Amino acid sequence: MFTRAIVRKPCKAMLSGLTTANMGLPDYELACEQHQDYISALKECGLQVTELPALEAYPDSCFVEDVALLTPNCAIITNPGAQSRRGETEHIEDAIQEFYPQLLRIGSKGHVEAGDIMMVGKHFYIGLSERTDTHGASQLMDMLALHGMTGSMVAMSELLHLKTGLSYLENNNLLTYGEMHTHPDFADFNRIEIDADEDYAANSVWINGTVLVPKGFPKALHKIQQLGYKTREVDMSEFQKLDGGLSCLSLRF
Ligand code: CIR
Repeated sequence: MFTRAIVRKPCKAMLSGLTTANMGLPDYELACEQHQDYISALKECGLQVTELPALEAYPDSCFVEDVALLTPNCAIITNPGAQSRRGETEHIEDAIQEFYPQLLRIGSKGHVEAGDIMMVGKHFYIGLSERTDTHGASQLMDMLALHGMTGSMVAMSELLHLKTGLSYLENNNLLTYGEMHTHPDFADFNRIEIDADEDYAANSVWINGTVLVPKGFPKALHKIQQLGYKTREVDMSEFQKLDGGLSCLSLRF
């Protein structure tokens, strides 16, 4: 169960955020409306939400998931692989320290973005991407081990972040996209394949029994509902233009 979430309001500079989507520029006002609805969805799932102010110096700063890993036993501040995002970490620390008195930090020799990390109980899958490297992943695994948890590195080649193509919905159910349909590391899960024309919906989020699903992906929505989950759609069109998915917009703990 999760009880809290931390989010950060999008900034106007989001128009110059990192992207490979080729879907045009986001509309800032619409992004703010969608962000408000996202917060409502978190609250509907029973979470208390800490809302941080916009950070104009960092165009991608609304994607707070990448800058920290919050586990039941410890909090780890990451070191993003994207140069333009590195400074975001110091701005999240105070908000996290309110709930975790001791913060651990990935050192400068390695890089990790927590969009590459998927929690399954006490185990953490760490995708090796253009943003997360082996030096960062091994530091992270050492920290997890010190706190009674485990980690493993996942080779991947196509996705921005691990959770771009994978979402764990608890009860052994795993949404997969692309290379993750057949990835050997996930052979023991009940894999639910998301079709290529709905790839964006592979980033859906389980929160306390409800699954948040991006709006506009009917086949994915139906598959998730057939598993017995309650669902809540959230329109994410403006964040999709920046390669950002549902999980990226919050830290849940
Ligand atoms: C970036 O490229 O860093 C942002 N435009 C999107 C980050 C998405 N975060 C995530 O998948 N966890």
